[in-house]
Order: sequence, then C-alpha cells, then structure tokens
Amino acid sequence: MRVDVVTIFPGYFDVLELSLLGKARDRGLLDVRVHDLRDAAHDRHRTVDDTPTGGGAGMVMKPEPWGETLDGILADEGADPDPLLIFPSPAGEVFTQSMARELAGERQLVFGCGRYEGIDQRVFDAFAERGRVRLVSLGDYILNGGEVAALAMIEAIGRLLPGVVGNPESLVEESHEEDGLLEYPSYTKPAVWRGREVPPVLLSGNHAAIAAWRREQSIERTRRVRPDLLPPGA
Ligand code: 6GU
Repeated sequence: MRVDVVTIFPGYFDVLELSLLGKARDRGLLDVRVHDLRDAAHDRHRTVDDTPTGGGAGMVMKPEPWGETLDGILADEGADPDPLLIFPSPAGEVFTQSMARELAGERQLVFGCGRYEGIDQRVFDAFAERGRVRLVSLGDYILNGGEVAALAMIEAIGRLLPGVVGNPESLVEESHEEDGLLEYPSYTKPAVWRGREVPPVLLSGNHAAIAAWRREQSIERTRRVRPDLLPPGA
C-alpha cells in the first residue's frame, strides 16, 4: 500500500520508521511519503493560513498550497488512478476497526492533515469532484490537528496489511475483531506475582474450560465498560 501524508509538521511522522510499521516499510509492504505543505507556499513567509472569511476566531488553511500539493501527489508517476483522500477532522465519520479493514484494501491513501480551524471548504469540494474524499474523526474530542489522528489511522490500517503482523492469529483475537467484544485479560509467568495468582483455570490445561472462561471475561468486561458494543438482547 502507498500512503501519502500532507502536513506542515513532517516530523510527526518520523515515528513510522519504528517498530512494526518501520519493518513493513523496509520490507516494501508499506510505502509512506510525507509532503511538507509549506513547500507549496511561495511567499517569503511560506504562509499556509489566513483569517476566516465572514469573521470569527482562529485561522483557516488557504486553498492554494493544498491544491498544488494534492495535484502533485495525484499526478506522480506511481500514483494510483483512484486513490482515497482522507482528511482527519472532528467533523468527519468516526473511524472504527471495520473502517480500518475496509481501508486496508485500498492501493493508495492520501492523508491531508489540517491545522488551525480547518481547511478552506473548496479544497474538499474540488477534490471530491475529481475522486474519492472522506472526512474521518477518531472520536468525540478535539486534537490540535490531523497529524496524530492520521498516525493512529495509518497504524490501525498498516497492521492489517498482509504480512505486516507476523502471526495473523494475533489479529483475530483482539478487541473489536470477530465478535466485537473487548479482549479478555492476559497473564504470563510467574504464576504468583506480589501475592497475586494467575486464575487457576489458565494453568489447568483444559482448553475448552480456558476458552469458556475467556469468553465470559470478555462479555463481563464489555458489559461493564462498553455496554454499547453488546449485541442486542445479550
Ligand atoms: Cl481526525 N482531528 C482533530 N483535529 N481532532 C480530532 C480528530 C481529528 N478526531 C478526534 N478529534
């Protein structure tokens, strides 16, 4: 998968060189390219924002640097003919594991990270006329810009790409996968730590009993902290 990111803070994305996704990049499974929006701001101060038309607080990102940068990405040789443009925004649809799964099937994602009070609406309108554009939110709280949201989405999507996670089984048992319940609690050695024992069933060797206990724990935890995730009637 190819991922392009447009931002005024390219340094935020340095972390994609680390860990699992860094290895995925080294192995050619994930091709991430970060573009500095200010490279397309041609005045002496490399200005990317201006005051909101109609008045109000804060600043709005100007359309011209976005237009030039996105045009360049779409025209790049090696670009996909139908990439998906994603603008992280608290005004967007909420990002979920099922959206991550859907997006993991794309050939090219382009993340446009806005700052300030947002991006001039005409950028969304112009690119929605030429291709696919989605506004996507991480949830109901406010970040200072789209960078951290884009990082979270790239990690959630990237780990679902074929070959990125060594053992595909570990993708299946996690929270929000399969049955949509939260994950059960995990334990390792030692069997007693600071006087606390591992639940004895886990040491029983009885695989059916272990599976039943884990399922019960998942349901109980989900009922306690995320009852909205329980299937109707559960
Ligand atoms: Cl995608 N962007 C910003 N700025 N804040 C957010 C968000 C995105 N998702 C939740 N809060």
